[in-house]
Amino acid sequence: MADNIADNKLDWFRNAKYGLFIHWGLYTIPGGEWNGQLAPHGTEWIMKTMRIPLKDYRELLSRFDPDAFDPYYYVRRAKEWGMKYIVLTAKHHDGFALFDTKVSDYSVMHTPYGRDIVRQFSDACASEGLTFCVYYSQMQDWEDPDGNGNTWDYDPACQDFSRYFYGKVIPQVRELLTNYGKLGMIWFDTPYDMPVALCRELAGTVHACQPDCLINGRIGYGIGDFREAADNAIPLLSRSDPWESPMTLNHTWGYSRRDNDFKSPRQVLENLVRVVGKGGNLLLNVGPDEHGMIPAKSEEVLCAAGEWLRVNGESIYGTSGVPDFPYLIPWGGLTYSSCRRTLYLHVMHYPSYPYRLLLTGLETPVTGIRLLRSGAPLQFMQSYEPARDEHRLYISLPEVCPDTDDTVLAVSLSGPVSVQKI
Ligand code: FHN
Repeated sequence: MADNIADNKLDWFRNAKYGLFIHWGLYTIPGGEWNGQLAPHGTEWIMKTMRIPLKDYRELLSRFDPDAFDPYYYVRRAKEWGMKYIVLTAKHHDGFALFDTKVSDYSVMHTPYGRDIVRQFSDACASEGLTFCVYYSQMQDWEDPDGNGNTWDYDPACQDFSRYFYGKVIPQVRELLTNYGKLGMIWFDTPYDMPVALCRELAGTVHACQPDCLINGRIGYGIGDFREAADNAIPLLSRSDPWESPMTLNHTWGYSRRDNDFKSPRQVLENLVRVVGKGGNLLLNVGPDEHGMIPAKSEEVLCAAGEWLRVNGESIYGTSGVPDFPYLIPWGGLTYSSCRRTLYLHVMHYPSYPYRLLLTGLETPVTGIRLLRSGAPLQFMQSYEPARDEHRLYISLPEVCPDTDDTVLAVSLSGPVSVQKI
């Protein structure tokens, strides 16, 4: 696997490693509760799972007024947290647009707030140097009579998907790609059984407007520029093609009044290391509240993970996937930089006495090992036992754990990493 330094339009994506997903829409206002009832899952799905009539759901338009929203706050925070791109839900499945669209009145412009949120993010990203991307639900639209998904207000037998596709999807995607400067990516979702010809036409529209704009895998049929993993899922094996894992911080994408079960900073780092070590990007979500604020708990976790990245970023950025090792690694995970010829050992479960760590299967001779945080050299012993056909690397660690979330050891190699196949 080569390091992520190639000269094509995927460069920025391969190098980014970590991005911020923002799920924000009308569903933010109920926050998972409707008339005293809790949404069964996914607060952003509340309209569908609770079969809320469109005429009632539409009333949320009059309550959409995020009085504390500051796009620069998000963008600066994302940078502090070590994220390199932002993906904002320009239109989610409920059909509500966070941008000024001429093809529908179901948008932020028809709320008391009345300002284009996509524009504010794109401006803030451009001035702060962060890559801006938009999410667009191309198949599901529960407001449009011809969009997919709303079977309680509309009779599916009378729906004409191509009317929705040509009347709303294509024009809105053109608006997004022509009115908001350069987009890093358009993030499609839930293609379901959308005809492949339409998916191709959609990709063609994107590329006609912005040839360098990436399209994620959920446009369907492998047409996208990279593979999108399932939600909250990390592949078992390393992949050399570009891919991304979208992940929640709690158990829902949209804001929830109830769900306070957030991942810890350590869990975030564990996922980041696993994803990056397998060659992917982690796209981690926040769901702003009705005031346009990032929930305090999300901030707390992301700040702590960001602090770790400020010290240990070398082990994440500029790395590529690690070839698969023969055994599960009980103490943590690995990342690898081929241009630095360095393997990074992420020790998340620190060994007790005698404070010794074992990595099995590394064939490349090691020239030195240091603690990434301090640069302090560590003692090690590398051996090969022919009778057992086993490569072992033992490393002696300090008695006091330097970082309880993730202590990184930088292992310098004499050549490209080579791993034993068993
Ligand atoms: O249905 C959506 C869901 O609400 C959310 O947007 C996620 C993010 O990956 N995508 C869909 C489910 O896979």
